Amino acid sequence: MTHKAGFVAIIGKPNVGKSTLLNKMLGEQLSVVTPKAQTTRHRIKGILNDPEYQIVFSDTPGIMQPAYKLHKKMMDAVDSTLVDADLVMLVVEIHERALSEEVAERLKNLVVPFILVINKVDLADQETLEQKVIFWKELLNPGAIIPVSATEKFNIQPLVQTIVSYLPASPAFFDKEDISDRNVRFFVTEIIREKILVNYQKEIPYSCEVVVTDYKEEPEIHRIRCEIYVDRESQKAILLGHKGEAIKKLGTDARKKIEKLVDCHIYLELTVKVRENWRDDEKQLDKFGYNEE
Ligand SMILES: Nc1nc2c(ncn2[C@@H]2O[C@H](COP(=O)(O)OP(=O)(O)OP(=O)(O)O)[C@@H](O)[C@H]2O)c(=O)[nH]1
Ligand SMILES: [Mg+2]
Repeated sequence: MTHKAGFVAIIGKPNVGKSTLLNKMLGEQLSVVTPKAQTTRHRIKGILNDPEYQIVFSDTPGIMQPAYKLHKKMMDAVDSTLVDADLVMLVVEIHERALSEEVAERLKNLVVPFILVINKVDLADQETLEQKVIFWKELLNPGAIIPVSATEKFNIQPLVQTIVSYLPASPAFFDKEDISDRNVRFFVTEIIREKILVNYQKEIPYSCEVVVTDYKEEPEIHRIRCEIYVDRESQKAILLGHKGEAIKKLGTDARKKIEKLVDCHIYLELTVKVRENWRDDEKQLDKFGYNEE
């Protein structure tokens, strides 16, 4: 059989389960998943390798109307992903009733085929699902409509097979051992952000950015220094918590997950710094790596 390979953009509004789906297709916890919207901030490539094909998925930030320059950069990441794609996988939730203007606009400008994935079908009955399939077919007429439940792992393999059917004949783009284009430092910052999203409420997670400033590998232990940037002084106090208890818990939660990732003991040092309005500060966003994708 001819080898197939190609790039697949995973897009959709925030919180529909794009990252969960990617992880289930890969069989790895690659991209961060939380119940909160705007969990994913960067384009993350996840590579699915098979002797007969290589699918290079790009998980992307949920599409929305930007409120900060940060969001604008996130939407740039979506758009640059669409430029490279051989196939677009638009993810909607079972109860979604319409496309947002921002999503519709991007679909309109597509020059490659797209398929529609209806996720979270575990939250509905068969009749609702059948109605949804008809609704989306009439509205968008995608190349295929695949109902799935990422969390229940329902219909994931047929989804992968459908994607493969769209890929061009091509040799692999990446080493067949690779599963991502991102390095350990990136995943360390993502794990800390995940724990911030889970441990803190309201605006706090959205006001934080995490940077690895030092990573030393010793034979028995990896020593990692990170800085967490917040928007305002008051948020720093919340992040630290009473007698530093909140940040201590954050550090412990993150350390445990990083230890699983690198399979080694970790010493994790977290420092909180204030960079006022970093989400609207071009230079700061540049330093945080938002212009590299
Ligand atoms: N019931 C149900 N929940 C799901 C399913 N797939 C994902 N979720 C949940 O939906 C929430 C959002 O999942 P994510 O994968 O982070 O969503 P996302 O689209 O990547 O979100 P952003 O990165 O914020 O755009 C999490 O709480 C998931 O557990 C599913 O098939 N069924
Ligand atoms: Mg995501």
